[in-house]
Amino acid sequence: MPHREILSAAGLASAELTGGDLVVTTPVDGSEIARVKSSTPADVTATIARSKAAFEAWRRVPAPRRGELVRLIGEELRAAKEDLGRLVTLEAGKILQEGLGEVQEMIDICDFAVGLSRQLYGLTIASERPGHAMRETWHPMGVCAIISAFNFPVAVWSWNAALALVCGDPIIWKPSEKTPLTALATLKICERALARFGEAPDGLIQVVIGGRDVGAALTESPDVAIVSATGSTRMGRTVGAAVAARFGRSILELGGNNAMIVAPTADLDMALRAIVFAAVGTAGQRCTTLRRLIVHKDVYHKLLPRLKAVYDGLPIGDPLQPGTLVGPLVDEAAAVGMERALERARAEGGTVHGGGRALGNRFPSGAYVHPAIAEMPKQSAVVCEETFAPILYVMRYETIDQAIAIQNGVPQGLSSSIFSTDVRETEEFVSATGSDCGIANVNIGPSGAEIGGAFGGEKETGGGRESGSDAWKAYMRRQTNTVNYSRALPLAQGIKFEI
Ligand code: UN1
Repeated sequence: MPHREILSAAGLASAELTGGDLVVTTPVDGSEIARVKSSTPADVTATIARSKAAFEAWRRVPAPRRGELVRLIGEELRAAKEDLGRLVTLEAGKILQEGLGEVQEMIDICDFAVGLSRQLYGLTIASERPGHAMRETWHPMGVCAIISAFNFPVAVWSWNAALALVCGDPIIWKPSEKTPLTALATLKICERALARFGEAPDGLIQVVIGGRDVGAALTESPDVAIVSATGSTRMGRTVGAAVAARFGRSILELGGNNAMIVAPTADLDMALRAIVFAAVGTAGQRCTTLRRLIVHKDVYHKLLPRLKAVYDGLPIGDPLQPGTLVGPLVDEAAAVGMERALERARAEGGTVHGGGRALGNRFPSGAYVHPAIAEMPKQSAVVCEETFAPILYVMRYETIDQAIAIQNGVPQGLSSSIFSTDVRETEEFVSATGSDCGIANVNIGPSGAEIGGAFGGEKETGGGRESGSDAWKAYMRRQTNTVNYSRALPLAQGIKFEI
């Protein structure tokens, strides 16, 4: 399907794709596909004001009614799955299967949030005073800004958006500068749902386009109650500090440096498939991508040759074509970053298999690369950094304690996994003394989480949790209520204070 057709099938008319200042290119072949208008500072101010007004109304709508809007968004997403999935592939470069998977993730979180809209449960708490009732209730919080990254241009937004909407919070979305089109197309899908819903306030779901200045206007505004940001640790340091400086609430999902331990008892066939999907899927550009493989010395010589053979035969190519497993990197800078990291790996004593540019003749302006395996003598400096590219650092271990220490020995703490059929090891790995990550898996890779669990991680990953479980609580304010229904006024802690 020609690029222009993909854009129009996703509802983007040529008028809105021309004349702007922000050039959008497709990683598929590096060509320009649109020029969209960035938001001015005045636009952002007006957007925040509209959102604030929308909050006044939306917080009064009963949560199950708010859920009805999210149900309609889910319905519209089902109808638009193919078209939006293909646009994700065109704009972000991930293979079509993953583009479609991303839209499925949006549909799933909508379903989850609809159920949640009837389950925003509080607590009743035993009061120490007679004739008193204590409880904890959850109220809408306010305007929620969502700053999303290019690699999951729509799914991660939807984790935040679906929850924020049922929790009573209007949303302002600042997509990555690299992927504004998927945001504009998703906004149209939401607008169809809003029209069917009929009673939502203006400005409930808005998009602002731009770079750091637009992000800063959101993070610094005291009228933005919540800032949920996904991206690099560097970005998170700025956003987190700016939001904290005004005592706002941030939800940060930042860098990952995810590992897999392959134990001597591991099912190596399964491990092999899991490693390849997690390390080269999305061309190594997931927050949850497998970047470090920690292999027991007794199985190293069995696993590594098989892994290298699979890498040698990986179908690298046009992400829109069926059969491709590895699409392009997002842009030239990403390919340069990968090359630099591999040079450092060599300088730190590593042996690199693969790497280098691919398909230069067919796509001279595309950033296609061969995924790389770097066998490292130890967890040196380059291994401790997140390079957003398909580089898999491989290290050996002898004892499980040593493997866990290597797994935990990096600044990031998003996802982790172990392949082992020894229950002592697997339970140790998910125990208090095991993996220090927000996600710890057994006999599956570190990526590809389902929406039902809370998603996020510790340390430099930022500590935020989004998506399932009770992540919704971050989008609401907790209120503790003590109600005295007696005719006396006893004080807590037995204090006597007679007047
Ligand atoms: C991300 O890369 O920011 O668990 C999100 C996964 C996906 C989400 C990744 N469900 O890999």
